[in-house]
Amino acid sequence: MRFHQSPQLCLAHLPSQDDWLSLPGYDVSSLNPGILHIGMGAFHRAHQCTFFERLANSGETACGVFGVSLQSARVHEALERQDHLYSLTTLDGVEPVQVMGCIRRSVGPDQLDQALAFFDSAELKLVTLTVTEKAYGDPDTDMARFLIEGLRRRASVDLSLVVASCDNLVGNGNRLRDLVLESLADEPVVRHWVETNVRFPNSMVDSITPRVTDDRLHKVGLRLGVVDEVPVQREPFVQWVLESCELSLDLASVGVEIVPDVAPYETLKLRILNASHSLMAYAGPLLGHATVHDAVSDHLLAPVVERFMHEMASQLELPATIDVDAYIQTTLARFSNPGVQHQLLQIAEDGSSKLRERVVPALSSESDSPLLCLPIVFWIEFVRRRKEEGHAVIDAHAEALDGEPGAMVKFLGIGDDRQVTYWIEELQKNGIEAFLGECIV
Ligand code: CS2
Repeated sequence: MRFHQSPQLCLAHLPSQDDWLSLPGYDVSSLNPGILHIGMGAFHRAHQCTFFERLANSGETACGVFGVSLQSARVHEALERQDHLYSLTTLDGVEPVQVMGCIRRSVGPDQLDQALAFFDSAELKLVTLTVTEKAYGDPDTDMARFLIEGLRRRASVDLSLVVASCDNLVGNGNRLRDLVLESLADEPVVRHWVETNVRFPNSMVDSITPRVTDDRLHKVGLRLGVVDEVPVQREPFVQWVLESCELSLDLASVGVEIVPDVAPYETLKLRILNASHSLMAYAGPLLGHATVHDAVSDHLLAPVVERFMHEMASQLELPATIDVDAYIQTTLARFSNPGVQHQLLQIAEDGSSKLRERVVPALSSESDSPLLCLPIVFWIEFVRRRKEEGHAVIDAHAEALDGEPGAMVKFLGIGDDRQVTYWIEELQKNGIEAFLGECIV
């Protein structure tokens, strides 16, 4: 097959630009790394790199990315084979596939010394991270050890730094700073230096980024005429809201929204978009659906999702400038995009960490609405069914999740399990169709 015989994407095998394909509009080999990114997954390469690529295209020469993979060398090695080029497909069929050049260097878990040496350099302006929710609770993770060692080195050369978490947590920057400062408790000099010289801005990041399938790999290969081992894809919508901080890279000029307080944006997104994603991720498979598009088209589930969003919104205290109804309509339209084949099982992963961020905080506010606890109710039933059917439950705490409602609710840190337990019983007694159509009204 032609696809397999094609050469691999790299500087020597750049496809030609046409209406359907865009190439870096700058000299890739003259772009210097000024950003160190930890966590080279698809979200980083589809989201933050969109903005870094725009910067490079606008003439900035210090916005190259030095990528660090802490867990696996797979992406790093593939990128090395491709001179760090890869392609981004926007799932609307209108925008050209974009060959991205902003990643200029990368290392895998065995070469972290090279990345740590970058902390000594004045060229390093910004550290960004996408390491997922589960990395933030524990100072003894690869991420925490790496970052703290980097900051020790930075302190020794006394160069200030911005470290921006791009993970899906409320107060992501504050939490990262707390984790770092806690880990430096026995090193008062470095700790004080970090407190004074390192900014950890909070941020809200948003773009739906479905995992690449074999079908996409094949289509991208045909479009490029060369093999890209590590393409990424995302919906057209992309948003990055960052707390203001002193940064020599002009991110605002390429669409990053710089605001004094990110909290309202973070809360809105987590409680409406992400929480309803989780609701569908666990309810959808119980109805036989595989994708978000299918789940949000279901005549029983769709109205419940919309009511859930409004109920969540009613719990939030938001500035008058945010139009929540418009936000809900836009989010529903994004979910309904038929070009975005976002697998529910992808969203269902790591439920125990995700639900703690997106749903549990809404339950601690005074509310009797059964709607708010639905993602947890469906999660428990989903886990029970997956185990019963002999499937693996993908979750860092999978062994602690046994499908027993009381224990799982406690695991999420919810004190009172009565409401969840009641609705689980109703769900199991009536079946999901009757539960959605008659019980939750
Ligand atoms: C999703 C998110 O997988 C999930 O948990 O809810 O990845 C979601 O697609 C992004 O946060 C959208 O910005």
